[in-house]
Amino acid sequence: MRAKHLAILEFVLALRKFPQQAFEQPGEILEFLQNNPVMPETLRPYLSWDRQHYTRNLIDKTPLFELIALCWEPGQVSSVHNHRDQNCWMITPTGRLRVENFRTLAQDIAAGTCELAPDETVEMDTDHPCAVDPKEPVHRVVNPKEWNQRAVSVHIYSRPFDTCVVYSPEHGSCGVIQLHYNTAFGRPVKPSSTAP
Ligand code: CSS
Ligand code: FE2
Repeated sequence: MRAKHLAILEFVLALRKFPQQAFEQPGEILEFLQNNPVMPETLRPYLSWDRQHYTRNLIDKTPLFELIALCWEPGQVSSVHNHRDQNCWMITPTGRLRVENFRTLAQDIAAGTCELAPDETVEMDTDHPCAVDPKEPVHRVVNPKEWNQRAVSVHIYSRPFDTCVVYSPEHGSCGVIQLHYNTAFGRPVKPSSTAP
């Protein structure tokens, strides 16, 4: 099927039309994403860049989902983290990104301990959206320095969450952190972000 490119506001309107059940498993939204790439130039009002860390820029939020544009300079990576048992879909309108998945062999969040094993790695680009596997939701996103290009990804989280668990696979430790936006609806948010 020929993909129909949507301006981000058309994309938002289309997402808002999905019923609650569509957000409860990966398949239906993933098919929508495969058939409806976002025109990257329409994201410009939402983008911000930080040389220290990738940025999180809120585009839309409802009780059911939040839509966030993430801006990745070459070499920027997220921590290893989860999504608080919420579903997640990601598209990459600009550049490409590597998703490194981990298997959770053990975790005790209250005790701050975990045991993770590296699992499969997936690449995302304009033609390859991705849904996080709800059964193995621990991952890290990487924009490898050697690819030498910026990337912009757009994430759908259902439902919205504002904390997540970050893991150190090397030390077998984990802990809950707060998530922040760098911008919301195109305007700066202070204080500046600490993202995973
Ligand atoms: N979950 C991370 C991005 S990597 S999938 C975040 O929301 O900041
Ligand atoms: Fe994530």
